Amino acid sequence: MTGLRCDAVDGLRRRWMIARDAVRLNRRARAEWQARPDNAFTTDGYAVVPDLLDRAECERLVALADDLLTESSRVISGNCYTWVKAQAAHGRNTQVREILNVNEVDPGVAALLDERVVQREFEARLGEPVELYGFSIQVDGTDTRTKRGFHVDTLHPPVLKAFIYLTDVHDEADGPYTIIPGSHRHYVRKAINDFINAVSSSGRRDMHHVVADRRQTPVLGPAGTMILSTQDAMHKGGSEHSGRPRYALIAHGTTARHFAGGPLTEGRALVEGP
Ligand SMILES: O=C(O)CCC(=O)C(=O)O
Repeated sequence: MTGLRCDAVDGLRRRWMIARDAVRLNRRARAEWQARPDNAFTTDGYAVVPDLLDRAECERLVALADDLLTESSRVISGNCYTWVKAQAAHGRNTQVREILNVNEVDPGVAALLDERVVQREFEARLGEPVELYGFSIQVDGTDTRTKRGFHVDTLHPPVLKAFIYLTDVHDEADGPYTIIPGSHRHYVRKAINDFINAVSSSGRRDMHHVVADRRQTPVLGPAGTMILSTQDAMHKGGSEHSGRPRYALIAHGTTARHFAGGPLTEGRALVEGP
């Protein structure tokens, strides 16, 4: 076979494998969602729990984040590190900085994990055990230029996140978590996006085509509000974030049957070293 024909065959084979994977993962996700109880969380892919933290605790965690965050990624102690997204090559979410595994350095957050406060909220809705990898505190500076658009974190196994606002998020200018309700069940649309992403060599989990974005819902709430979310629903951080920085405590987990153990490692490669 000539080089050109080999490349074409390889390209076709790659696309076929991606399409096959997307179908397989979507099938597994669908089987799991169909077996779960019917409630607002399993229907919409998110649910709001008001007043999870009181204002004094939110202010304490904002001060902790201000104290720990620097302009470049670094290890704080053990598995706790900061991730400054401006340092990543992809150029997205450049105003986002995050402290991963913050439960390892803060007894208040460690207690939230040990007492299974967030896990129980997910379990009550999913009807099965849930485990958390850990907590992060994320600080989103104002940004209307580099925010990542709609995406999913995975097709399957599920990623569950709980976003607990530490500052008030009253309108779009505060950069609310934004979701397309019910889109965790848009299996065909997700598979189409996966395939287009593969063909155009862009990020595999971006969801920019045939999305039901007229239904997008910015989730608002005062400091202390928790948003439970399944990350196989199409979601993004608010793209009209022009007001004040948004601070959030984020719980990262999955269902116990898919749990591989912590700690969180996302962005760790950027860390400069202890
Ligand atoms: O920060 C947000 O509101 C969105 C976060 C997000 O897109 C994600 O965790 O995948």
